[in-house]
Amino acid sequence: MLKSQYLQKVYASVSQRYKDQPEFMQAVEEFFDSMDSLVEKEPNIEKFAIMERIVEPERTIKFRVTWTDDSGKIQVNRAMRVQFNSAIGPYKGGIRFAPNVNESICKFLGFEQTFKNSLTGLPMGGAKGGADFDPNGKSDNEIMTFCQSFMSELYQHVGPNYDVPAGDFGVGAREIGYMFGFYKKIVNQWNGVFTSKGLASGGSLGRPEATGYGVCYFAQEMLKAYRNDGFKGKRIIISGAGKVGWMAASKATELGAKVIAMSDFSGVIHDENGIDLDLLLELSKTNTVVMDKYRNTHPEAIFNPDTKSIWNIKCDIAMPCATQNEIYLESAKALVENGCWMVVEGANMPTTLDATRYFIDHGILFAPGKASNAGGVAVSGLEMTQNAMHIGWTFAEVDAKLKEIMAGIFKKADDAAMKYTGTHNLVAGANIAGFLKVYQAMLEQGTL
Ligand code: 2IT
Repeated sequence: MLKSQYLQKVYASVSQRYKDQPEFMQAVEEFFDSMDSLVEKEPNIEKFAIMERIVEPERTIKFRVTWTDDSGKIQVNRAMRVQFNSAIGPYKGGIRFAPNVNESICKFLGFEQTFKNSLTGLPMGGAKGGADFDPNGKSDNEIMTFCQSFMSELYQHVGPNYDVPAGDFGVGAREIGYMFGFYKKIVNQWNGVFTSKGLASGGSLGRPEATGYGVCYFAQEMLKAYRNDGFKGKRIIISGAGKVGWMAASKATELGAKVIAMSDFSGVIHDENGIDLDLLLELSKTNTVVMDKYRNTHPEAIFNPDTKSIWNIKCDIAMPCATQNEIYLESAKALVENGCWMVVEGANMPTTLDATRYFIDHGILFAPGKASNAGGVAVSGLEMTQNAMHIGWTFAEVDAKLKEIMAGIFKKADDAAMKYTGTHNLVAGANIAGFLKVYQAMLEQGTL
């Protein structure tokens, strides 16, 4: 229950208006919880209607994407770009291709992105977009045709100083390449309008690794600050075998941890000897799902087709890196019961609100995605800088900057948590620290 009457009033009106957008309302509810300790100390928030403004995207562009599949059949998808907040920089955030993409999901992602981008310290506003297009099973030609049709509409709403999309679920360097190529052809300019581009197209070294590595760098800061410890010997479980999960697993292993379980769409593999990442990498060259094939060469490992079963495995640290709302209260309880003491989110909002509250109430060290997965967008910001300067940094240079940015995010979030809540609640700290810069910029720029 919110203490502030102002927040109560704004929340009531937002939840009434967007009652059919559950993911967006979940993100708003968590954010308002964190604002409760701040609004009384900052009367300008109410006076200048900051909360009323910050929950509304500045602009949403919705469009139809028509394309022709390989059999010659005409297909129609729905797409959008939610340009949430540009107070501190051009709109910035990924594009997601998945059958469940809708306005609620794009809005929750764009809202979170606003504070995440602010936490990086780089000048980037918040945005997100996507289409209800399922790339699974599509040919390369179909992907290209779809991306080109998508860009034939979106090109007019993006630009290096306006809105800079990147990848997300279902959108990697291949899709970015097709979209960037089409944009370049239409506007006849080579510029940094997209990030997470392929290397030859002006992408940054270290961008593919950035989110997963950043999750581990953030976790390292937590381990150091709260336990005077490191990754060595820690038992880790990681859900999701996308880029984030893979890179987090590889960095955690390099830092001395033992990744004992991972999952993908096929199920969960549990290997007490530590997951054989080289084998997974080899398998992934010819398969889209790999966990169900792991036991062919490692019969001692356990396979469970129920992806949720990963949260029942005894571990020290859990890293949910798959998608939103993958840890429900029941799984949170199982984790705590089995001795897990730290949760570091790699995906966006993978933990439901009641599960998040459960972790915090039970003293679990909990890192919210908008802080711990900000490494991806941070290196996107570095890609923008490199493109604007027409230079390219080495992997080591990018990696060093990423480490510094992640340490900075941890410090900002932890300091804000201490200052405003008197605790190490990083959910509150990340929301407050991310918000304060956006809020300051909004005040400076007047009532627009
Ligand atoms: O959720 C995210 O932060 C991303 N998908 C990356 C966004 C970006 O612009 O690199």
